[in-house]
Amino acid sequence: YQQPLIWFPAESCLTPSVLKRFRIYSLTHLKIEKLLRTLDYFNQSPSLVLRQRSSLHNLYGVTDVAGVVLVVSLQLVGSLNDLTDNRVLYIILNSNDNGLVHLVADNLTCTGLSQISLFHNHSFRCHLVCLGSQNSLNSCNILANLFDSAIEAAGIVSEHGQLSVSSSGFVVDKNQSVFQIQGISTHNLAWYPEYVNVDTFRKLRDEFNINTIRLAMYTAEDGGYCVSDDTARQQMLACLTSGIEAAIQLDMYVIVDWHILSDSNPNLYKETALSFFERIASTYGDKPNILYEICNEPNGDTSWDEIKSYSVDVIDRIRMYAPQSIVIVGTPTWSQDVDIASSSPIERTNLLYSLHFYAATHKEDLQSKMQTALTNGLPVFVSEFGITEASGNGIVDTTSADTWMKLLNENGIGYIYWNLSNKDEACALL
Ligand code: IDC
Repeated sequence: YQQPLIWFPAESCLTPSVLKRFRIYSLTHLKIEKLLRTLDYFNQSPSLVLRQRSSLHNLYGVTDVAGVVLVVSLQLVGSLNDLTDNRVLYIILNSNDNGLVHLVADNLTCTGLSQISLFHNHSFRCHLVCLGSQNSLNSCNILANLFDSAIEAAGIVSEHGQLSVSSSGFVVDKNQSVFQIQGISTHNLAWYPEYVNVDTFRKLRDEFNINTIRLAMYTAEDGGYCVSDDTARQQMLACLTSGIEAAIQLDMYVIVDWHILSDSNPNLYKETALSFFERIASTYGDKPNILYEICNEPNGDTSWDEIKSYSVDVIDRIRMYAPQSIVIVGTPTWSQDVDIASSSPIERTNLLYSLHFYAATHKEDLQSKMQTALTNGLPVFVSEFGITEASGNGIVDTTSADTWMKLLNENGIGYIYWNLSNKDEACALL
């Protein structure tokens, strides 16, 4: 826990509105089993027993445990709007003057944990707040670390497993529950490799509550994979690999994005794409973490038929090694013409079709293309969006972005924000 924990008097009334006034320490998406597992730890641990006085002091040699209170607030987050509900459940552990930790209160029943399991099939977002005096920092940290390790050990991909695309066009997890991909994209790996590391991704996962990282492998721009010398190409590959490894370590999903842009037509570097994806899929084919995005934004006069013929070859190559993986396919006109794609989908399963929007530029016209595609049953995925103009610069349009977000959430459509960099442009996150 790098960040200061939050402190407020233990006697505060713990209503959701009180909790909202504080910066809540957000751990990650947490399914209830994981919480139960963590709490089990308390129960099983010989000297730290819920509801019975026990001694943190003996267990950890901590002498200062006065006033430790741990609050767990859970936010029930359904996959679709109609499932969304907020509730705060809390469990307060306090300590007395002797350093004994005991349960002071909860708003669960005495056998409260079974009550939580009523929501068994939903995801929870778990927050940890520590109350008490500053003196209790050590013991709060210990409790926080317990949660942290439980979560690192059983994170997002362990919970949701291999994703696939259902016949009704939703991304679903291994239990066939709708899973909404929510993530952030790197900038060009060749230009901003400094943000591709475990610490950054962990912060994004825990503080932005994202479940997916997209790694943007530019192909043709200055420094792009297909126009660079071998040394630069190896560097990009090393960066990409470290990004994949970081995501696997953090139990997150990761999209390997073949970021075509100025090269307009994916067929231009198709051979390179084939060997690139063969390399990645043959290395990581057994990992449920990886999704393959095979052409970021076809544009210019590239037709849907040309994209389709490219896609079939690349998909088949990937699936030789990663038969169950989701593949994301770009659509004509900078991944906007999902309506065209929906009239003639690719004859392969487990595909998502990209729709990219920049909220200040793209509004009703593009939304209606999306609606057409959805009506035709096309699995739509927003593998990139911005809340600025399409240039990546200009104004930020939050009103339009809100409209888009509402539409995406209502339809269970996943999305990835562009971009993770500190470039001097409006769409840069930092
Ligand atoms: C932009 C970057 C910008 C870079 C430019 C060209 O934000 O720094 O100079 O690419 O490489 C897209 C593309 C995405 C664009 C983004 C914003 O997929 O690469 O990034 N955008 O213009 N499609 C629509 C917008």
